[in-house]
Amino acid sequence: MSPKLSACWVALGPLLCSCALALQGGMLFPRESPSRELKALDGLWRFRADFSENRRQGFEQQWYRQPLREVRAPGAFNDITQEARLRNFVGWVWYEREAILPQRWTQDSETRVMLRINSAHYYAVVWVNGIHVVEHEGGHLPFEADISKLVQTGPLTTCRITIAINNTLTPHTLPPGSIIYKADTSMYPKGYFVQDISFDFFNYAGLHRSVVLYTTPTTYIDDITVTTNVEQDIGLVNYWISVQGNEHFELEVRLLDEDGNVVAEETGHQGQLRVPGANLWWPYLMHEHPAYLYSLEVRMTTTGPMSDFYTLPVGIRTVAVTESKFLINGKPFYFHGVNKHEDSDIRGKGFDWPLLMKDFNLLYWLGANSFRTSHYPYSEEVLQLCDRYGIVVIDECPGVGIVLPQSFGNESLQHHLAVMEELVRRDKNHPAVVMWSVANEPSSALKPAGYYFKTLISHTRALDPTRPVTFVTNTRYDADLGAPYVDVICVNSYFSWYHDYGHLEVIQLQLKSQFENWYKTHQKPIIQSEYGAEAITGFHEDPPIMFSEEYQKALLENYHSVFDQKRKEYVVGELIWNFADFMTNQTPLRVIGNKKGIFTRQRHPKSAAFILRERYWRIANETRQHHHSVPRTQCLGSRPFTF
Ligand code: BDP
Repeated sequence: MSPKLSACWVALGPLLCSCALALQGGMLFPRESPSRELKALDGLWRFRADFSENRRQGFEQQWYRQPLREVRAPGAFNDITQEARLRNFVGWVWYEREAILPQRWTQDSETRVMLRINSAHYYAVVWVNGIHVVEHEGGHLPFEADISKLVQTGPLTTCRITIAINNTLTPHTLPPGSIIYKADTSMYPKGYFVQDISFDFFNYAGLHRSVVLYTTPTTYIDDITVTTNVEQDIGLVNYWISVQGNEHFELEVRLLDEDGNVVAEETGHQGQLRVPGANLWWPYLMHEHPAYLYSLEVRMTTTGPMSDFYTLPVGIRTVAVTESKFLINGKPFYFHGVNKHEDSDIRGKGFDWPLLMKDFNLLYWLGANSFRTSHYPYSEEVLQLCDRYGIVVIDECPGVGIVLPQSFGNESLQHHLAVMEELVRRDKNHPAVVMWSVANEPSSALKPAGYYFKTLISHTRALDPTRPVTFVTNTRYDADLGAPYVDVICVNSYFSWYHDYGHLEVIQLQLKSQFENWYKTHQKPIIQSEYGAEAITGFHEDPPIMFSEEYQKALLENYHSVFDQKRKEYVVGELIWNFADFMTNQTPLRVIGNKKGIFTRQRHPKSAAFILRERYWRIANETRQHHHSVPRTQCLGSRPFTF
């Protein structure tokens, strides 16, 4: 088949820019520079859950006016105490702490002081010294407030930050949920309610990621957008920079290689840097020097003494899709990777560096070249590591568990569009991100769903014409829901798990039919975006029985033999469900969480991990671009880095 380009995202230059977004301002990751200081507010916060009947006592008594009393670390609050009622709490929790500000921040009126919250799940209201500064909906994306005026009004050098967070989900939130009141007083106490959700992970809540204070000058680099392309051996870096605070400024832009040599420079807020003989950003295991990153140094000066500096890592690479291939730098790329969750013991979804490094070491060990951020945006630090280590990312928004008819109305759609804007604004410059996923397995039975997804996908494509867009479906769902609009078909299936229990012998036939049907209808490349089986580590059975390690292994092997046939044609990836066991709601279908991990929740390998490891390294050695085999001892330690 001739590789007809069904879409090409590489050549659009600086079209991808903040001007396409309805959002105010950029959301550059806070980095220190000669003009910017940063203070992370990690460590202990005061904490109080509002157990009052209407959950509004905190607002009625204005808890933001007085210091709170209890002390607790940030992160998800659910699993760090012995209180069942807190583990399952639904409503407002209150976090608070003081920050001591350097004198210069409070006295220099040319310093802008920003408060940034990297993730507060789900709805957050923020006060500084009792004054309301910002609110935000959505648990996985950052938001910020300019608090300069508040902290620069007097001799004050401390500020008290209060964050009230509500984890209630409604049919219009992402993910959706609903509160069910149980009115039968013979069975439930008065006012009893539970939160009902249709997604399969625990709704951890609280301050999941860092809160930081940082400064910029009052005229500052607000946003940078970079797209890249390659012509012959010339790397092209198109950039677009927005500056706020003053109309009179100059911009100098320099691109430095990994040795610190300037390879290209330009001036002005928009332009193109040309890099002859560019080192391209290649995925892990596809090239002997993967993940090459340049540094884009931006320097803004005004006619006065003010200047601002920001350095952005840049990987030069192209992404394109044909009828049957996913191309990175013009070469066929095969996703051999995993689906993850932000999830671990005690922390829940709380960010943790040692855990993150362990996960990246396991990905390298496994020979995985990619993952999907199932089912919500992960922390920015995760994406920075992916850029640095060449792990390719399908970046998914929190559109999971959309099954209620009310969740397909205009209110939900407008919110979903806004979330995609926030996601693209945050992650647009990561070379590792090669595709957006707008949703996972929404119900296909509902009429308005077709319009909903058509709008969502075309809006996302307009926000970022440089990357393909997908929508993850289940093979049992109606193919017409999203598939006609996406660039790549992502399909989940659980043959011999959620049906035909125990009948491993039907997998190959069913999987073959799946691929052939989807391809015949749509002629688009297909990724098996989920497949797997639960295994409780240490359970062994021969012949294999469900929940044993042998069953998980045998199920995988049956899938693999079909992948091996179809990857010669149009299947461009396989992502195991799941990288590690993870916590879910309590149901009779789950044994202390979902056990489909190939690693346990503590990151110990099950037998299936070794099967996948053999396979992924074998595929890597077949598809690498250079004719040397990649040593399996490769580990992260060989590439030290800093942010
Ligand atoms: C899939 C969902 C995923 C679940 C998985 C499972 O996309 O979120 O965890 O099923 O049931 O359909 O294990």
